[in-house]
Amino acid sequence: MTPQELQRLRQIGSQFEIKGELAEAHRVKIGHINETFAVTYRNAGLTQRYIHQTINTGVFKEPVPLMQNVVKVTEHIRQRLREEGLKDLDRRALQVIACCDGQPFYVDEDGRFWRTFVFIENARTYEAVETPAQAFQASLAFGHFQSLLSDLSSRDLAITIPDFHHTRKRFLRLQKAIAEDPCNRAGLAARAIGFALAQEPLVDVLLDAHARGEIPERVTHNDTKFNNVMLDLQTGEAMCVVDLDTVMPGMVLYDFGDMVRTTTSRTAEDETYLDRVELEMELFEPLVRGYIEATRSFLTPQERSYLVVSGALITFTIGIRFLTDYLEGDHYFRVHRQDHNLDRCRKQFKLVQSIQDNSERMQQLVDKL
Ligand code: GN1
Ligand code: MG
Repeated sequence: MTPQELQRLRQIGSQFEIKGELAEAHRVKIGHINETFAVTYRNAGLTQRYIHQTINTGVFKEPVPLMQNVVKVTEHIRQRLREEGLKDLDRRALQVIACCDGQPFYVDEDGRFWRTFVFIENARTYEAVETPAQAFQASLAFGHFQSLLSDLSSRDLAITIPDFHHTRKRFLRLQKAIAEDPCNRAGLAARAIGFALAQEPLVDVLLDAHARGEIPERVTHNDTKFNNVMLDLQTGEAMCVVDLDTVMPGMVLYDFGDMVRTTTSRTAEDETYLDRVELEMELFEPLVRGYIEATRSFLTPQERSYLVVSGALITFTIGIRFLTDYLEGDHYFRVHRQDHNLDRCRKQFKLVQSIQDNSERMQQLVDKL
């Protein structure tokens, strides 16, 4: 970080209810949307770490209700964990630090929104899953998260991104991008486009089930990537779920599907060596076991019957979002190299294929649990 950036962060930090002086800061390189900094404050010989983060208002158009959601959700979780008698609450639930005017955010002179969380010590996230035990911990954590919020009315939460997982609308936008091809990239993406269009029968599976009344709306996380769960450095136990910007009404299958996408193959989201990208039953088994264990109190048999297809569907949905962004010129997901969004898309589609090839075995496993 440059001295200017540090100075700027110091000015931002001084707006929040934090005691002491900012001593150290570094940029945290996760996430495609928001900018995140880990910062250390020193106060009378003691240190305390925080996260300062900007909210990308191009993506999240209404940051005020978004932060109201985050406060509601974090306070609710803390209260429920306290009732469950859990210790170590500061590491098990995110905590929002208020701005000096009492709001849960600060707006700087450029109109940028900032928020601050207490840093969770002795825990870390991983970009890609490494072991079956981690897969189990991740689904336990996200399932528990849903369970803790199951008594919160979905009407109490603002919708931070409308139609976020509406696969049909995402598909329509892809078709438009293919037809218009504004950056002249459709040729390079021809195989991916062919795959995407051939998957159309998958597009409405969850939307139709919801319309038929088979799947209820609940409070869901909606971004259950493996790198959004913090695991204890010593024990590997899941401590806390992070990235609460998209917590809003949704189907639990969206969450399970995104876990399958990010936690059943030991490869990065942008892996280019596609032969390595396979759904591993050795990871899917603990993933589904953890999820079913954590959601036993509310998951219905009908929801359960869509677990396997949700993996293919959400992986496909994120894949077409990467592809659309590639065709439209990389305006949404931050990219770090040429054709990055196309690489990300190809990886997702390879996994969709592998999930479909393994669907029967996956279903047999779910039926046994
Ligand atoms: C974005 O910023 P990040 O990495 O938490 C995106 C998710 C995608 C994900 C793909 C608000 O999440 O929907 O699944 O990238 N978040 C938003 O890695 O669009
Ligand atoms: Mg996110």
